[in-house]
Amino acid sequence: MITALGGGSGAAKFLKGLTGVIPPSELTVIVNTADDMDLYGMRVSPDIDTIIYRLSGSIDEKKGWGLRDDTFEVLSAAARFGFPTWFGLGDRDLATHLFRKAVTDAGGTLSESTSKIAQRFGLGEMRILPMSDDRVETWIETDQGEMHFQEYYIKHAMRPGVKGVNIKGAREASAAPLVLDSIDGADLVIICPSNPIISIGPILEIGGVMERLVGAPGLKVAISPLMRGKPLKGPADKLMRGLGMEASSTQVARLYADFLDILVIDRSDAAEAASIKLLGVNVFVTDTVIPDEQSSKRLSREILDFVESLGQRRASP
Ligand code: FO1
Repeated sequence: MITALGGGSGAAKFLKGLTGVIPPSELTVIVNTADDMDLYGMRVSPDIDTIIYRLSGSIDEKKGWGLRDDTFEVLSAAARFGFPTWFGLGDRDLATHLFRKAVTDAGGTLSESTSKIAQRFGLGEMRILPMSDDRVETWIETDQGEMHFQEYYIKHAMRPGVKGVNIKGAREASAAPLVLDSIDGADLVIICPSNPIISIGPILEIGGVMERLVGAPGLKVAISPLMRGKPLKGPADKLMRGLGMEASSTQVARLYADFLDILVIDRSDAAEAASIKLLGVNVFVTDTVIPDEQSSKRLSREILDFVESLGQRRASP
């Protein structure tokens, strides 16, 4: 059993390759829900949807989120009534949010709606778990005041200066069902190439997760989302610097060092291997740029081969 922790587009791209090299029934994904936001009376869960859309082949490849060929007629009509339209809610994407709302309005949980949505997108064999069924939200303290992450990321296009990050509700939130068991039962835990601050960070703050990762019997491997201090997409470097950290793979290793066995870094960061090993984290250097499914499969296969070469994991069937 492989258990992966991840957030939005970077995790989705990596997992698309991983599900091409292992049986989906072998995989559990624990997804960040701190990007979630209330919108038009619904609760949108961008990271869950991005993973489900990408793994089911339904994603808009150009944008990296939302559904392929979606339209935005409802959004433009909503503008007439003064609704905020900076969050690109597509017409077909809207159906996913309406269904999620129907499940929760009927007393269901985010875990239940996620499982049902995944099934309807043909992903019934694997497990996709929200990190928690409780409300958790990332807010960014900026030089223009505090704002929800989505507002910082989309409406303000990451322009405001970052002064702090508050992951509201994370400490009080309970792990969703099966989350802690999927860490204990994994013979390999993979931390996807997601933003360490606001995609992986919130998952690590959920009660019991960090302790289970430290004590987990399986090997713990992370893929750095940075190369030469930059993420392929998103605000990871801006947030890390805003928090007074250096934006580097070595800093990613520091953030995960309490539980991590191996950090996979890009060849462009090979010079950092020594400083990462000083943290007690082994290093695997390869090409971590995964622009397409083939490269993502290649990366997954290399990581599984490297792990097996350490004799720590039974060969995948
Ligand atoms: N990202 C954008 O940059 N602009 C958008 O308008 C946008 C809309 C959107 C709608 C649904 C959804 O599931 C994701 C959406 N995203 C959009 C991506 C989203 O902000 C990110 O995937 C995560 O929240 C960060 O990883």
